[in-house]
Amino acid sequence: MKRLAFKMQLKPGYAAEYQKRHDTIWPELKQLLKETGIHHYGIYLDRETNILFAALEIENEATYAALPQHPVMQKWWKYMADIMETHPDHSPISIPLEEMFYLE
Ligand code: RM4
Repeated sequence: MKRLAFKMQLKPGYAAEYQKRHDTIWPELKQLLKETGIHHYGIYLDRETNILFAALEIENEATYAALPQHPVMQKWWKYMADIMETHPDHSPISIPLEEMFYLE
């Protein structure tokens, strides 16, 4: 299993809405993320900066790399684009983070 972490940017004032959308995440997206081989996926908000910190584990780098092409993923990104900083294709701007420490 490979561990990954990255940060995304929430637009100011949308913490409650971001939380609500993830509390009611689409079942088809949840299933897609699981089928992609993603485990222990957590997203944390820094309320001072509105930075979203995400950490996850992946089973398979190839299926993970193909995720952005999936129609359900693209539909979700379009749905989320009004409250996150995104690229023109609606995918969230996502900056990889380096692991500095991990305790098994
Ligand atoms: C986030 C963002 C990520 C997605 C999660 C489930 O807001 O869209 O790309 O993996 O939702």
